[in-house]
Amino acid sequence: MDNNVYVVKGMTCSGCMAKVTNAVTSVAGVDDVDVDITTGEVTVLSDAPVDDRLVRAAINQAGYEVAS
Ligand SMILES: [Cu+2]
Repeated sequence: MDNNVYVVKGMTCSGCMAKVTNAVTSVAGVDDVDVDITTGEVTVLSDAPVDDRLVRAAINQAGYEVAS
């Protein structure tokens, strides 16, 4: 299991959380996404490594910025 953590800026409510979760879940290879709204941490779980650029692009397209 691969486990990557991104810090996403601008998420303020459960709606933001759902948008980011849905966007990242749709990236090829992603099995599960966990969003911590208080820290902005988005944990991406997958069986095989997922293309980092695709995850970042999905978050950006959802309207949020990846801080790290
Ligand atoms: Cu929101």
